[in-house]
Amino acid sequence: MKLYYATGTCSLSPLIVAHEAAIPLELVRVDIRTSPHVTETGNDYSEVSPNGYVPALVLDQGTVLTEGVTIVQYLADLKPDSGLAPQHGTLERAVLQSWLNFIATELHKMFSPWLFHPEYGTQAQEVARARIGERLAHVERHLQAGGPFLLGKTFTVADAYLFTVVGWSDFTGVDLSGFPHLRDLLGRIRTRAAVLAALRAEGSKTTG
Ligand SMILES: N[C@@H](CCC(=O)N[C@@H](CS)C(=O)NCC(=O)O)C(=O)O
Repeated sequence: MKLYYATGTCSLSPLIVAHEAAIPLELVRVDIRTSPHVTETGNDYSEVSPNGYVPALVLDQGTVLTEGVTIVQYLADLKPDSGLAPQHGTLERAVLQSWLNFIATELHKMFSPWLFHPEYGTQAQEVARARIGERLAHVERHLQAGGPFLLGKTFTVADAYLFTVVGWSDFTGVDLSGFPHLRDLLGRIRTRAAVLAALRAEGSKTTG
């Protein structure tokens, strides 16, 4: 399987999951700053994934899976014993999906595009930061009541996605100082061997 990724973006989440589950992936870097986006081999990325965003997972039989929340669940289900996602059809799986959707729609899509494009203006950015702060306060209360991970005692694909998205806080000016349980969770995740391996694989710094 091939994972199309860009360093420092949401494609880190499936990369972490692949490392956690010990699933080997061929990595193909995409330059998402160019128009059109191009792969490291010089191909127009829209020929792989028509919407042009990462991540995309191309299966060996040719299917192209897009949408991070789908890809992480697909990978986790290839290795059910990894514990990265509860079994399909259970309440726990629905809870996992609820968190994945929350992260995708309430966090990821508030950070991106609003805080990644200064040209959208300071008003849009202030609104986005305030909304993210409200949503992170919800995560903080949840972790305080039932952490340390989003689903309780074990690390799941939702934690990988949360780590990826909230990891953008520093350089987008989102203040995490009021969220000690969330910061504790991010710190725990950052030291996991699979997470460090995924960060190295995508070409990110693993310290500092
Ligand atoms: N709905 C997609 C959105 C993915 C997305 O926003 N990817 C960003 C990086 S985090 C990207 O590739 N942006 C470049 C672009 O949209 O052209 C998903 O959840 O997987």
